[in-house]
Amino acid sequence: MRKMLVVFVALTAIAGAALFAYHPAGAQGGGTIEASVTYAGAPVVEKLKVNKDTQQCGTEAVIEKVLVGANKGLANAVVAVTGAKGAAKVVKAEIDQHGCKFVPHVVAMPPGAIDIKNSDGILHNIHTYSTANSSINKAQPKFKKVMTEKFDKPEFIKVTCDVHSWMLGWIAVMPSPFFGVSDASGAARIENVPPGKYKLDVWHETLGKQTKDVEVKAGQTVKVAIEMKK
Ligand SMILES: [Cu+2]
Repeated sequence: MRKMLVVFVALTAIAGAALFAYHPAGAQGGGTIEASVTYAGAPVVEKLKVNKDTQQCGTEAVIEKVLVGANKGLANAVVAVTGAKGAAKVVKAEIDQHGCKFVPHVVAMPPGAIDIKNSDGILHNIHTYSTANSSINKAQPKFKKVMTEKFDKPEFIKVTCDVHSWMLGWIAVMPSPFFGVSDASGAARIENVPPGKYKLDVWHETLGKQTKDVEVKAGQTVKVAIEMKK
């Protein structure tokens, strides 16, 4: 009986530790940042005719370099808290090659592994223009549904495909685990940020960088408006 009790206590301790490990550091008493990224200029969308793998790619490629939605909302901007300490997110990053596009166009991740998917089921060839991390130039045949790659150093990495010249994406490897990517309306939400005063860094592939001061308070949501300029 006593032996069973010891085993039970030990198991409970292990389960408790595992549960604890999955909570980001700021989960208790953290605050939320709601960033609103805007751009007053015109969208930049390039189009070109496609005559290869048209069954999967379609006949026209659309390269969305500056996506502006309703109320000047700017999509695909990476918003990150600099200096906040805490555990990394547990969701594994992934980017898909779908319709001969990288989906999402911009993916942000902590240093580590990313799954590169090929849901098109045709030959793609991922090519990264990284400098801090080693560059990848690798064929992904049609039968290879997922390739896992590692990016250990923070960097904004341009990604192309050597088979389909128009394919363009970005992998943002972030030094802090507190980041988000703006959606079609320009909104990015960062949760569970430990209270404190920080710099909020915003990056966009075409419009460059901006920084704003932000103060996060426990249990509160702070709204930050960022207007990107050319
Ligand atoms: Cu491709």
